[in-house]
Amino acid sequence: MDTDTIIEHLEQYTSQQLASFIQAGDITLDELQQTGAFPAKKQKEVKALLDRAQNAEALDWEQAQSAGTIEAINTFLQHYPAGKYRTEAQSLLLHLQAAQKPKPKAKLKSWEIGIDSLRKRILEIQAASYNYDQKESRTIQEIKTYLNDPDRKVGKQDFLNMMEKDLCLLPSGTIRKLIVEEHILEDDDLYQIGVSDNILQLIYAQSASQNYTAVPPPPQAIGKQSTEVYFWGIPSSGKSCAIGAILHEAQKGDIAVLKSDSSSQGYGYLNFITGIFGHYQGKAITLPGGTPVTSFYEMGLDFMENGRIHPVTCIDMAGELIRCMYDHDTDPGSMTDTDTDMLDTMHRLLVSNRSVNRKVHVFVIEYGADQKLYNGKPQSTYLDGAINYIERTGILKKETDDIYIMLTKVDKAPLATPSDLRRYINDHYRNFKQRLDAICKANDIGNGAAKIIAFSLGKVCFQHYCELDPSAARNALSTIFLTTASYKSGKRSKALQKLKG
Ligand SMILES: Nc1nc2c(ncn2[C@@H]2O[C@H](COP(=O)(O)OP(=O)(O)O)[C@@H](O)[C@H]2O)c(=O)[nH]1
Ligand SMILES: [Mg+2]
Repeated sequence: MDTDTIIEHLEQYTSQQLASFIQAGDITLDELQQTGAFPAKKQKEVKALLDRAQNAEALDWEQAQSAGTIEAINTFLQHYPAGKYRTEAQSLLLHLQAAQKPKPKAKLKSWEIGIDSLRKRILEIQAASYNYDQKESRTIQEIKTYLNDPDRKVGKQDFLNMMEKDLCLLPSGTIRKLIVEEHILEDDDLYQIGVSDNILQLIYAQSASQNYTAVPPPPQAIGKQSTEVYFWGIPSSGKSCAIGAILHEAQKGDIAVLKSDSSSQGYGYLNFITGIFGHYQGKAITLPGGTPVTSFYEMGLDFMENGRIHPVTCIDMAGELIRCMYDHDTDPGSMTDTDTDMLDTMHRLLVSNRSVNRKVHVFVIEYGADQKLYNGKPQSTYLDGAINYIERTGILKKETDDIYIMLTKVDKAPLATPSDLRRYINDHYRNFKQRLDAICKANDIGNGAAKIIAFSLGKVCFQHYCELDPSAARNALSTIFLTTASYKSGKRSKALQKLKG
């Protein structure tokens, strides 16, 4: 209705009609009053009606607001198209409509999608400088994020396949939490990926690793007339486990009989690392925790086999020594007193107090750790640094019978035939291998090349638990220790001359 028509026919409209024209915004009370033809009685009635309507509108507005739905606000606006609360209602409506619109999700980058990406994230967390608990909670959070977000395209089966490919990716504590607290894994999932009941029992029992912490004074010189077998390798490459498992096989007595020298500096250490494997009763064992990374352990041994005796001194070189050799050449200013002491011990054994004994060097390389960083650098960087140092000092040139590259943890290798492992060394440690070969060739060591030997404890699950398979340890015992110089038992003094270089 337009304003003029209303004014023209003013006297024909009831008070109710006039109030509704005002409410619809067709005319205002002022305009009606200015006509001079708006009787006082009708004015009073219209005002009263408008007051009542205004109260009702306020009440409806309050109700629409507290409902807070698009529907309620729309109904309100239909009722009061020119009402007092129109602008407020319209802006609330826009707000509600915007909130309801599905927000475009932040698009995931390609590297945040898929199981490989989750694996990469887990490895990044493990390599970061968080403490154990932080690593565990961040890892679990990451797994949950990937499994719960459909855009990341990681299903439970993908997750299980990933673990099956590398049973040591997640530590046992994390696995336990994923079962007991997060209910992401069940026993059946673990059976499905080849984890045995024996391992599950250790997980539930929260069986913890024992650490060896004794740090005896560093060896000054090798006094025993023997073949010296040196184990080199960065921390956690598997030296202690390998030496322990190999010497434990010798203690069993069926390949050889082992007599260890109780007066040697590393006798306590020898008993600790072999003792771990002595607990194996056909079920699973808990592997040792870390061994000191700055200590050298020297173990005097006699292997007896076929009426012959192989006197050996086995030296577990400090894991940090390899890093020291690298730092010494690249960043000498960063060397600490402990670093200098480690280099000094190595110098005493192989330079200043060097014996004339025959020598064997075993360089331990962890299979599958080519991406793993130690102090921010990969294993290959340290090994290349160590070989520079070794070449310069010439410590492998004399009296060396054999040089081995022992590739540990090969249970992680999908295929572990000798040619696969040779290819693996060639792909990831070519420089190191070629330079060891050159030393062998130039000094008539072994067959003119470093020999590759594969090693595994058996089936290692979740970093801490293991079902032993002694075959690799037995092979290493025969290959490394029982090929050393020997004498017929009873003819010691004459034969020992042959041990000298
Ligand atoms: N998968 C697998 N893991 C191993 C094996 N040997 C050792 N490990 C793991 O490597 C860790 C470090 O081994 P360790 O012998 O202490 O290393 P070291 O610092 O070189 O003496 C152990 O705690 C195990 O979790 C193996 O044969 N297979
Ligand atoms: Mg060790």
